[in-house]
Amino acid sequence: MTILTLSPAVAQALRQNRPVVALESTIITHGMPWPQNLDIARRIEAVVRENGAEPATVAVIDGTLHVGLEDAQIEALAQARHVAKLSRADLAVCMAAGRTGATTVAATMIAAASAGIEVFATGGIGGVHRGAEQSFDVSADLQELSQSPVTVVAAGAKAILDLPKTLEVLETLGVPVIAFGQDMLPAFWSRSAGLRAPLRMDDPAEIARAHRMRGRLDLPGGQLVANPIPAEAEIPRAEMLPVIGRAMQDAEDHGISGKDLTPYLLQRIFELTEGRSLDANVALVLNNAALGARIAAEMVSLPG
Ligand code: PSU
Ligand code: MN
Repeated sequence: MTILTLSPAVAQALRQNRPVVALESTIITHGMPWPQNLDIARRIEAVVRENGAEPATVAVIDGTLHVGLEDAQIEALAQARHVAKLSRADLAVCMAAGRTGATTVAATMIAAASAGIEVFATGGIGGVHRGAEQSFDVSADLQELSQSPVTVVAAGAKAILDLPKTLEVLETLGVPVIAFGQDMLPAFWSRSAGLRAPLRMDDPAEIARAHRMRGRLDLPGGQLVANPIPAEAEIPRAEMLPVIGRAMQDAEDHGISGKDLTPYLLQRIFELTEGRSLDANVALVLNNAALGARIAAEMVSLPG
C-alpha cells in the first residue's frame, strides 16, 4: 500500500496512461506573495490542462502526502502562514507528526516518482548558493535530480545562485542539463546566464526519449530541462544583477541563512523590483507548465 493520496483526477489520468505533470507547492507558500500566489497556482494548473495534461500539485496536508490537490486545498495553502518548507530531509518528519508542509523541488520529485509521474514543471530550482565555499549551502534539489527519475522543467536557476558551480555539481552528480531551443543556459528572469548549457534539445519528444533511455540503462535520477523565459517577459541580466546584489547584502545584514535564504531573497527582489520580478516569474512558470505538458504527452506515447 502506498502512503500517497492521489486526487481522483490524477489517479484516473495515471490509470488511463494520460499525461500528468507534477507541480510543487513551495512556489505557492514561499515563492510568491499572497494573493497573487493563489491566482498563479490556478493559472499554472489551467495551462497544464490546456496543453492536454492533468496537473498534480503536491503538498503534505495534516500528515498526508497529496499528489493532486482540490482547489480548496490550494486556496488554504496559499493563505496559510508558517507552513513548513519540505525537502528530502524533513518530508517524513512532517508526515509522521501529522503536520502541513509545502514541497520543494526535491520533495515534489520524491512524491512524483513514487506516484509514477515522470514530468514536473516549476519556476526555478535550488542550486549552489553564492559563497557556498564558506556556507556549504547547496540545495538538496541537485542531489534529488541524481536520484529520482523525474524530468524537471525549470527556467534555469536564478542568479541568486552561483550558476557555474551549480552546473559543475550537476555534472558531477550525473544530471543532464538540457537547454530547450537554444545553446545558452537560461537564468530565470533572463534568457541567458552568459554560459553555454551542457546539452541542447529542440523537441519535447527528444526529451521524453532521453528520459526513458536513462531508465533502460538503469541510471537513477532525472533530467533538468532549462526552458528560457519568453522574450517579451524577460528582465535583462544587467538589470537584475544589482538588485540581486542588494538583496543578498540585505540577507547577510539580517543574518538570514539555510532554508530561509531562498524565500527571503525572492521576497526582497519582489520588493526591490516593485513587482516586476513576479510578472516575469509568472510568465516563465506558465511557459514551463506548457512545455512540461508537451513532454508528458510525448512520454505516454512511448512504449514501456
Ligand atoms: N527557486 C525559485 N523559486 C522557488 C524556489 C527556488 O526561483 O520558489 C523554491 C523551490 O521550491 C526550490 C526551493 O525547490 O526553493 C529551494 O530551496 P533551497 O534553496 O532552500 O534548497
Ligand atoms: Mn539551502
